[in-house]
Amino acid sequence: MLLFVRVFFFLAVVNTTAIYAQKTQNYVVINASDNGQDIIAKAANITPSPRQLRWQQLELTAFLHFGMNTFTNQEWGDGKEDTKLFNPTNLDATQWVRTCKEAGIKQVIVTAKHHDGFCLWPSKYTEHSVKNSPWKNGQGDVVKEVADACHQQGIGFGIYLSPWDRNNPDYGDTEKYNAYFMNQLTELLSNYGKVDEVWFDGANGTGPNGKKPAYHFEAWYSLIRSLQPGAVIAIMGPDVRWVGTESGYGRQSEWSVVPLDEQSNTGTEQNSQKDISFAPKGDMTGDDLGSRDKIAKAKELVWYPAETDVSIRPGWFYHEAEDTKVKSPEKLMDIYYSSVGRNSVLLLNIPPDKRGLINEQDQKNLKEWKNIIDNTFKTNLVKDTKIISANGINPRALLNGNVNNYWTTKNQDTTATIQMNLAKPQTFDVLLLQENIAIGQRIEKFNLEYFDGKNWELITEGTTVGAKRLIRFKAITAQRVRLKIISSRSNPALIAMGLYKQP
Ligand code: FUL
Repeated sequence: MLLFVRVFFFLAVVNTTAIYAQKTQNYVVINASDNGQDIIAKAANITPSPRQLRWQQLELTAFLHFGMNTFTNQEWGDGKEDTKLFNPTNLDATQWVRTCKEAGIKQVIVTAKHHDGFCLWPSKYTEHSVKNSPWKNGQGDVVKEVADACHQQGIGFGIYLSPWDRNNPDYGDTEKYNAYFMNQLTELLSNYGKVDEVWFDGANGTGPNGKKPAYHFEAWYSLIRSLQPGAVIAIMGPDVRWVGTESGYGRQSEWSVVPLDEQSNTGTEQNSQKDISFAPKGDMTGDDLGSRDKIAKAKELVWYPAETDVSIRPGWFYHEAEDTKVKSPEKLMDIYYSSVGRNSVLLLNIPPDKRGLINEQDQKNLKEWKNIIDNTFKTNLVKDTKIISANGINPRALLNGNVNNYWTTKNQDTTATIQMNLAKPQTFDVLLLQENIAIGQRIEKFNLEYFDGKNWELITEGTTVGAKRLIRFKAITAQRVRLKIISSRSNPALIAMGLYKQP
């Protein structure tokens, strides 16, 4: 039954995605007269909206799952919990944001309301909130504390507002519940300064009266666009797509341009609580969403990039029993390569504990993870290298760290070889590539080779690049290395290239 509703919701999202995307270059219609070449050209020139581009460049974002479940030791509360149970002894949102910021995280999303309906802000529209808790004698506002900390510390701020509400008595009544939801959205989008992301979950069940309402997605989206035009709307929304698993591992081939009409959320709900690999093709959890084969049959194409969400702990909420199960720095690093390094934004959940603090164990692992990232990427071993690319324009752009200029090819060339002659042999085991997605995602196939004195030997190969591609391989020592772009949908355009050695 849940699955049916999820599919229904998704169809609503798909329709409205087209409407909301149309005004920018992030959406295109395929005409019946378009041939294969025309479709590829259209796909290659779809670009992210400014809000999507800003979001993609964040790379690392965090979820803060905190609420009634933190105190009842649950993952999904039923909405009948006594508000008196919510009582953090030492809540410090500046510590949450500082911990995230120190780990390199650029935006955080707080669970303003989870499925149990308990609100972390004193909403005027319900009694089921912090205002009836002992915390700060009912005078506190967690959303405000997080928003203020983000704005003060200069990182993005986002809200998670669960459409599914197991407490609200009107949940089964479409008109009444949508009015309630719009009121809550209005409070959150009006009273807390700039909001950068609004995250709508797919999980959906019945409310206290055993019924479900229809969600008025279009009305929600226009409210968000009018009150917070810079905010991306994620998951059950038009700007950011769920990668399709909660494992932290994205696809090897991740296209940000996908057919709009191919999207059906079959499988999304079934898979949303599991550590799974991708389900069969034909839904947004498939392993190929945007290849030539996929887009050849499309009626509409849209820029709809992937977000990879995963928790640092087994659960989304804090549970003391999981203090020994916090993901290790090495596991987090593996997730980094498989999310940020696969053209996706990582949304890493770091749940504050009952005191209202990010736990010491999580802090420690985050710090060590950040050290590994910094040590890996501190020296680009090809930084001062002579670059030869016969049909290339602006090769220095590959190494100058400036995202506003880029290397590309002359004429209509869709293939290229970029050769790097290093001053002396270097040992490396990571390749970094970044496309200039501001003008589209184009590269379909590439490889990396080194000269062993006699022949050019393959080091590694890949398909998509997108915003960032990272590939690890067995360490190689070489002085001459070349990147070959074997196939691209239009002129390939790169803003960065690097070779690194893992510590
Ligand atoms: C899921 C929810 O049901 C989980 O509790 C969590 O919030 C996760 C991010 O999304 O669908």
